[in-house]
Amino acid sequence: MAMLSFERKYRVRGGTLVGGDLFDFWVGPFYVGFFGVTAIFFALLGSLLIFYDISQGNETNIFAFSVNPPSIKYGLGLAPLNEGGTWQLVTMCALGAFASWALREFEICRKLGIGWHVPIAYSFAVLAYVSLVVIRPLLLGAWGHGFPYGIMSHLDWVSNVGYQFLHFHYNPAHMLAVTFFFTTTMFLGLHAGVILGAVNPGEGEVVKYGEHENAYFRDFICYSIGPYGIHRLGLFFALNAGFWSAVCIIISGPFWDRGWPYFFDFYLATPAA
Ligand code: BCL
Ligand code: BCL
Ligand code: BPH
Repeated sequence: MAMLSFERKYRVRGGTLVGGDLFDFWVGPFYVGFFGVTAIFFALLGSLLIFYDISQGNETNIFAFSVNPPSIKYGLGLAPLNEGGTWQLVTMCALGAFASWALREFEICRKLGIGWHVPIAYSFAVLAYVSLVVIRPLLLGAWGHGFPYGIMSHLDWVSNVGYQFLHFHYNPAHMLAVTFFFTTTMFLGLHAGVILGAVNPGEGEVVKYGEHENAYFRDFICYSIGPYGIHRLGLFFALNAGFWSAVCIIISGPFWDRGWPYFFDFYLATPAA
């Protein structure tokens, strides 16, 4: 509760992107705003559509349940509700909810006068989703290329699409994305570890800060990137993980329709040593 009185001076009017004072208030700790209202609207409507779809079939196992995209034959048109139309509506709601969520993050940044790093980072996750259900289906000419909304069925989709390209690991953008994911996790392991080690050193020890953190990495690997550097590097790698994921799936089909191992034919064509 002490936080509430501290927060009060940051709870100022303005900074909204649309609507002026409309919805410019808090409910408990949550900032509402125009995009809070639209986020709730799309999230509720999308979830209700999923439950509507569940109610239409006999599948009751939550793992096996799936809202499936339309058949390829509907191309880029709208499909009947029970033949993929619900998936199309859920996708529109999801896009509305994710966009609202990002815009609400922007408004909060503007209110606080802080940088837009979080919403920009989230935009990369949204980009990855958009690449899967909008950009790639558009380029391939059918909404049926989107992924199904089910806990197991979406894994089947990943595996199927992967094997359509014989060996998805040979996709160079997938290699970059995987590398960025692994490296981001390594950075968080090192960074979170050294911070906890310094500020939570155990009973009887004095709490230590930046100097010790930097000294640790200089002793250990000759170099400390420093307190700003580690966050810049971490954000850069996380954004790249999302970005190259989007690239790796957009190029699979629209720009490369053979197995990914064939991409490395140029390697076989180089003169032998
Ligand atoms: Mg997936 C796994 C959600 C896109 C490949 N995926 C998961 C599960 C969870 C999920 C069910 C754990 C994810 C996690 O912890 O992430 N995937 C999910 C969502 C999307 C999505 C919501 C989306 O784009 C909207 N997945 C994709 C695309 C593939 C993909 C198509 C490339 C990214 N996904 C895989 C693979 C695996 C998963 C491979 C797994 O092995 C794993 C699994 O166990 O599947 C069974 C990190 C995020 C957090 C920790 C934040 C919390 C997120 C929570 C857990 C999400 C819950 C979603 C809920 C069940 C559905 C919401 C709908 C409601 C009506 C609101
Ligand atoms: Mg692969 C994709 C790693 C093996 C086929 N693969 C990916 C990438 C990632 C990866 C680089 C998925 C991350 C991503 O896009 O996140 N793959 C990976 C690894 C291996 C691997 C590490 C491994 O072997 C060690 N892949 C294989 C094998 C193939 C294969 C060889 C299968 C046989 N891989 C594919 C295919 C795809 C990937 C096909 C992809 O399509 C996917 C990719 O790049 O997709 C872009 C991005 C994150 C998202 C999409 C989530 C977006 C979340 C949204 C914005 C918010 C959701 C909110 C939620 C609904 C809210 C819930 C409610 C709240 C909790 C209250
Ligand atoms: O609020 C947040 O975090 C607390 C934002 C968020 C973020 C952020 C946020 O600021 C950032 C910086 C990232 N994610 C970053 C990233 C990485 C890329 C840079 C990337 C690896 C990633 N996020 C991935 C993922 C994944 C994966 C890998 O699958 C998931 C599941 C998430 N991120 C999830 C989330 C949420 C916890 C949160 C967030 N990342 C965004 C919350 C949000 O948008 O809320 C509004 C929407 C709803 C409450 C529900 C909408 C319901 C829909 C209308 C219906 C459901 C449709 C859906 C398509 C069904 C899918 C079914 C699945 C079984 C397949």
